[in-house]
Amino acid sequence: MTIQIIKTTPFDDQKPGTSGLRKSVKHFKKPDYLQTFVQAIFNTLDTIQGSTLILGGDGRYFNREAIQIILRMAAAAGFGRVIVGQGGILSTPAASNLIRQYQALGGIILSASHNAGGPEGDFGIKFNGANGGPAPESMTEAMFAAAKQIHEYHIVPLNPIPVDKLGTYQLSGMQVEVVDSVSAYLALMETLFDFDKIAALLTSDHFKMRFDAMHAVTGPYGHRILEERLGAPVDTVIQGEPLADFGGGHPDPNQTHAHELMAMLYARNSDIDFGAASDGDGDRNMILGKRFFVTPSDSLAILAANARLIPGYKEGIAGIARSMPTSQAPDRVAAKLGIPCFETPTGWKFFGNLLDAGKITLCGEESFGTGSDHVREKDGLWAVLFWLNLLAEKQDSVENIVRKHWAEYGRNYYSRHDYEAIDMQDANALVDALQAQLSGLAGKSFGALSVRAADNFTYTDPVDGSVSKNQGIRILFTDGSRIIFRLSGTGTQGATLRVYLEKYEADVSKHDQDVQDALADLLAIVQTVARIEHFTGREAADVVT
Ligand code: G16
Repeated sequence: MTIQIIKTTPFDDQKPGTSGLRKSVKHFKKPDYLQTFVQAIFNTLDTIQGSTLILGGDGRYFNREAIQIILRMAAAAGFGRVIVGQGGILSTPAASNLIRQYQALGGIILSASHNAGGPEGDFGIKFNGANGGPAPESMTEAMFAAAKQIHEYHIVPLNPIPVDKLGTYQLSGMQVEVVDSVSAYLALMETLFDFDKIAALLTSDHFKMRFDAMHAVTGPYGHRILEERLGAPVDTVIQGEPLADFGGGHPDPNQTHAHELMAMLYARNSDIDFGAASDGDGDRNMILGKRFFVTPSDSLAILAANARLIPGYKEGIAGIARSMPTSQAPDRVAAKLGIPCFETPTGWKFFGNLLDAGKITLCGEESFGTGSDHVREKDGLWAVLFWLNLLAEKQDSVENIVRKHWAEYGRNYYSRHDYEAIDMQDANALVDALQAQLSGLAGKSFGALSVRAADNFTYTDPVDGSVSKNQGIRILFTDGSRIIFRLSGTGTQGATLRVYLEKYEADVSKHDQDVQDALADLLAIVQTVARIEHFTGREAADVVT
């Protein structure tokens, strides 16, 4: 086998963020940029020789070129076999499943998730380990350190693999298997959910749904699973063709970016009962009823409360975990079920140890991510199928299910305000100023609200004892309300400030308020404490979810 050794200069900006390395496509196309990061991944792995690697991406611009480069580098590194999704396509949860199924050393997933795509958009690459989950911080730190030392990378000569055609190919002694992107994932879903009951619901005259694939990776999954396998009408999946630039859209399943779906569900005469959307790489989900939005935090709480109705979870769940900024609605369910609820930093990687140790079965994040121990990533279509199974069991509307949940547990009013692409220095100055106030905030009152504690969240992993500091500034009030400030770890332009607001309301007669009205006093405190306009010049958030 000929291995070409290409001399290169190290990069010092290849620090993975919340979920892998994300940069603009232009940045990734710099000579040797992608190659250096791939070499950095390989240099941090010990047991490559003869092992299996899973490879796929969300189909965004540059996916195809990157797949061929990584295949050539995997052959040079000594992998015995690479399993590639057909056309280079694998949703993130499907890739996680294949890693586990093939007992692979890990997988490389090419995606910038919900970030826009196309030549002017973003690209990303992340490594998932043998458990199918995102590489832990210790490993991403090692990759970052390795990238700063790389002066050469190893690659075999160009020999394009026809990734559109299923089959097994040879690349300089390494086997490349091109597999159907959907089949194994569909088989896994069939083990968890009652497909007969869901099919009966989807084919009944009384129920209509729309699934918005946002021209991203879940198009083929939605068509195959919802329409072909479960028999939903052919117009169920909208924007189902994956496009390299997501049709110019922003593949982020929220009320702002999934506007086609929102318009369908919120039309005055809408006849659609259930709406759902997923993101670029298929791990996020948004759940809608008719003119009704389910917050991701409530969704996790409701799935947990009803898990025993679902075949895959009928024995009950061991525990729940939520990211710190996610609302405390799941905590109330865990308390009632008598199971633990863990609070982790933002980032799916923090759930991995808890899932592997069997401490939790369900987990989720406010950022439209929900999942379980069936894989080690959040899973958009899994959440949609879970909701469909629940609707089929309960024979009730989304809105009624949520309202009954609130009546039983109380309602956690919740909203996130994002200030995007602000100047990095301004953002840091704002955070520093907040940090400086923290010690003096406890005991202070703002109108009717009194601060119980204020800190910067530190997480100690209960499984391996690792400590993650500075995971978000929290202002905690005596009535359970919270304000949280974080800088996003997934943006590619400047900084994105996220402000999370939460207020608990037990009284069912007060469950009909407008969310922003219910949170208005907290937002006023945000302006006093964080002085966002002063630091950033921004009067209002860019995206409110
Ligand atoms: C990633 C992570 C999630 C995280 C989200 C937002 O999601 O996997 O765990 O909640 O980013 O992170 P941030 O607030 O730092 O932007 P995805 O869907 O982008 O991979």
